[in-house]
Amino acid sequence: MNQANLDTARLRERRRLMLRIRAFEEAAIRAADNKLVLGAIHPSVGQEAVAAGVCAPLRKDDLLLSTHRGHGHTLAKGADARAMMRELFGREGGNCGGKGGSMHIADFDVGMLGANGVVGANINIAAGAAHAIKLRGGDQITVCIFGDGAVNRGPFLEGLNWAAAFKLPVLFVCEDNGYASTTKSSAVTGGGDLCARAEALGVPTESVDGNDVMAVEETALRLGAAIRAGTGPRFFHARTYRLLGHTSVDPAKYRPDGEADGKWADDPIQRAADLLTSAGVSEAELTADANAAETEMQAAYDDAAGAPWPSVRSAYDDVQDVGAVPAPQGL
Ligand SMILES: Cc1ncc(C[n+]2csc(CCOP(=O)(O)OP(=O)(O)O)c2C)c(N)n1
Ligand SMILES: [Mg+2]
Repeated sequence: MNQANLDTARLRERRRLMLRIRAFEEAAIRAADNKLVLGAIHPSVGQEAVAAGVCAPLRKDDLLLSTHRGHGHTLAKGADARAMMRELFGREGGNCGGKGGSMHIADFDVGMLGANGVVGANINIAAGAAHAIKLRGGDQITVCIFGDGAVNRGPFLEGLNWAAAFKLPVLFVCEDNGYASTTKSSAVTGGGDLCARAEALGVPTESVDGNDVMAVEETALRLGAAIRAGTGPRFFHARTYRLLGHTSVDPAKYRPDGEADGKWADDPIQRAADLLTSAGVSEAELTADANAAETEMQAAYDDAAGAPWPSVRSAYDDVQDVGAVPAPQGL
């Protein structure tokens, strides 16, 4: 990062967003420990710069597809933290009425078409959404974020091929955190070069330090502008690291000793703080931003813990065809 060109106000804003993502997930982990969350939580601690740099600059009507590790992307696209926490808790007022949970949050009001528990499945949905934009003559873009594990699944080939063949407005972002569950993904990735795979399908690529939030944002904006101008899809390889386990209960003992400790030194939030300090932002201001994020997310936790459960009858809402299902009695 060139100090002379540092946009301090924007970096501080992005750090605030990264702090909100981290505080949301720390609160979610506490909630899971307290048995308030049903199902698994996949924290993105250490990866917040990808969410903040890619999603925050998007237009509200741009579309986003995310993964099982999608809290950060969803928050950065503008979803309400309280509604998200209620969704994790399965409560009324959750983004999906409490039926989706952590891995299936969607919020169409902010263009968030859905997280997805099926690795790679969002890639073809993104190609379809981008095709719909093109057919309607819209100027939105679709952003599809997936992990380094997803590039080894069939939808990667299918979705990138379709998007390239039809010059669709979609930004494919591989959030490469080095691991697919308990496996170092480099050990199971033929050829090793993810960009080469995308280029073989006719999709231009860029690989960027995914812990440098301003570099991520600059790249996402530039690629997004080219896509919006009608030049077809791009593949953005954002290199980052999963600082915690695969889920909140995974101690990640399979990692080499010391590997994660070394990576904490590259924490994207600390990197942003160091830059802001060198640009003259005071310690008190940095601490105030961190405290505000924690206060907001603790309030979201408390709100969700006190929220009512959905009515049993609501299980039948938003279901496309319940013709074969007997009508519930006495609800
Ligand atoms: C089709 C499919 N296969 C396997 C799984 C089990 N699974 C859940 S997450 C995951 C690892 C995904 O790794 P990556 O794409 O790198 O995403 P990350 O978890 O690192 O964010 C696997 C194998 C799944 N959910 N879907
Ligand atoms: Mg991964």
